[in-house]
Amino acid sequence: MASLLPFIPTQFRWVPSYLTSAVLSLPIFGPRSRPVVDPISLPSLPLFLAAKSHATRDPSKIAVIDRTKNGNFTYTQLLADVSALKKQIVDYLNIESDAGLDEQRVAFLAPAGYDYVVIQWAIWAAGGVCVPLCTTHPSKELLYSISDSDPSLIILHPSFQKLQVPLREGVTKVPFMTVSPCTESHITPRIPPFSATPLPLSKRALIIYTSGTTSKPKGCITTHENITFQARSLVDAWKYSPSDHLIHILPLHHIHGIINGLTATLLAGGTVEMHPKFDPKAVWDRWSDKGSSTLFMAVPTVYSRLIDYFDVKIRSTDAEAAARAGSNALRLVVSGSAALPTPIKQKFAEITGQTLLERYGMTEIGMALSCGLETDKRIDGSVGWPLPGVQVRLTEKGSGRVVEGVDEEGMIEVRGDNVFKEYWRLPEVTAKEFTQDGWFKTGDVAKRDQTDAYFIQGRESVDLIKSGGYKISALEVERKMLVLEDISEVVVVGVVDQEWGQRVAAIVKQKPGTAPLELKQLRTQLKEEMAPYKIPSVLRIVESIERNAMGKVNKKDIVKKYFA
Ligand code: MLC
Ligand code: AMP
Repeated sequence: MASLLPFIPTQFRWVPSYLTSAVLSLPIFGPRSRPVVDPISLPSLPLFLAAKSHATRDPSKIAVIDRTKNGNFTYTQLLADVSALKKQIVDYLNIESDAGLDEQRVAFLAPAGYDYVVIQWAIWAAGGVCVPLCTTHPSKELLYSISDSDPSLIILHPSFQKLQVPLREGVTKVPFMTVSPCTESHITPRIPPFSATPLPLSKRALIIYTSGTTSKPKGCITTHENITFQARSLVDAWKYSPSDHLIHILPLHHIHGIINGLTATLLAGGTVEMHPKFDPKAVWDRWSDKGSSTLFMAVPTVYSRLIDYFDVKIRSTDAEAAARAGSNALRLVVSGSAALPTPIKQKFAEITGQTLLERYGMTEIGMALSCGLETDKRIDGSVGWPLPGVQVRLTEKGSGRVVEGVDEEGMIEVRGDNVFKEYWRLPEVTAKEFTQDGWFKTGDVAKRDQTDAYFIQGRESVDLIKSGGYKISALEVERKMLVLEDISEVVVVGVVDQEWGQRVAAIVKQKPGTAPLELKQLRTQLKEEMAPYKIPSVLRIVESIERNAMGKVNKKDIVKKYFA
């Protein structure tokens, strides 16, 4: 073992929590024997091989810039740090099998930054399935993802140490590991060895929790093959390259941030500059430094905020010319995850000269449709054409007939290696979402023009709300609101909103004799139950909620009645 130690950079120590924290009760393991699994070598995953080739070609090439740490991390250091943490994980869990974790789940909570990337890659290197947790979820929601994914290990970054106690109360049988933040290396570490035995790409790699028409989020599983395919397809279409520099501001528990942002850029050998969260000032500051970044990807709400910031703080000031010129020089600016309102697209173009590239995707399928790189071929209101290797069709609701006509609406169905493997431990739900001939039913409605460009028309289900790019299940919010004492009945709907796309609105009938609920008080009460972005920001208190003879509410009528 001693001869392997040089591969573990000295500035980088992942410390098991039993060495750092008194709050922890120790996980009980059997007697420690020397693991069979090679603890430091990396599996030949396409992403790791690509990183090795970037590191070999240019040992000083920066993979990640961490804005919180103010640190630059090379591909070489990334691979070395991943190898070091993989060793820690394997040792910690006393893994003896050749297959490493062999698809055991590892849930982790880390801020957006370099440590997140190291943890994610180390779990993959150890053969595990990553379950990235949402940094804004209250402990109740974290515990749902943790218990549902049934992990063998929970990795907590020190920034989330305060969650250790509440999480431990809910998860008694799973060991916790605390990691120490990485620091920038001032020596060039060595690239760790790669294992001769390949890790099959068919192995499960990632679980993303996604809201659906069931009231509880489902774990969407993608394999290494899916992830690699999704990222390669984008690299192909959008021509990511080593000269790309992405300003990354998106959350890292969803595919927009994980695949389109992080994975595709690193696969191509570019640099990902990771910001802890979206801050319009920070983005404008960086863009104003012309040529220092090339890529930006975000949801429409982010562009709306950037426009507002420009209008209030930059327009007609000395900073205006640099902001306009710097943003204009970006190679590619992409919008997705929700419909892009034309006024946002137009105002952004007026300021930056950039025509936002629109694309369409979903947690289960990665990206499926995209406009092209040539600006003049981007069609206003359209999300473009199928990405390389992705098959897309429209079908008639009910009959399943394939829709071919121009301007004819149909349900979007997708097939290809981009499509996820399954919903975690929900075989029946998974089967229901596929057609007999293997197409995934997205639940989105679209039509095509004469050039076969797709135009998204909305979702079939009124129970799915998109707010600021997050998908929210109205049923989940209703279920959680009913826990509150004052509420007798509640209906949750999405209401169109300029900034958020949709806002979550609740129509509430209170229990007799209770004091009228205020929105502020309701939001405070719900903060313990659900992520802040799911909490209603519109509240209507009503005497009664109309239901049909079956006791069902017609949500379209409710929206018309209260929000027309
Ligand atoms: C934050 N809030 C939201 C919200 N985000 N409310 C509704 N919808 C949202 N999306 C809440 C905050 O908790 C806060 O509540 C209040 O609104 C104002 O917060 P803020 O600080 O102004 O918001 P901010 O934290 O800046 O977040 C805005 C945002 C964020 C747009 C940056 O929502 C975001 O990162 N969205 C991206 C989501 C994403 O990546 N989706 C991709 C899914 S994958 P309070 O009570 O504290 O005032 C997918 C597939 C595909 O869709 O095609 O890509
Ligand atoms: P999620 O399930 O969180 O991955 O969100 C996926 C959903 O976001 C899709 O099913 C669409 O409803 C929506 N979506 C993604 N991209 C776009 C887009 N460009 N325009 C409209 N809706 C989109």
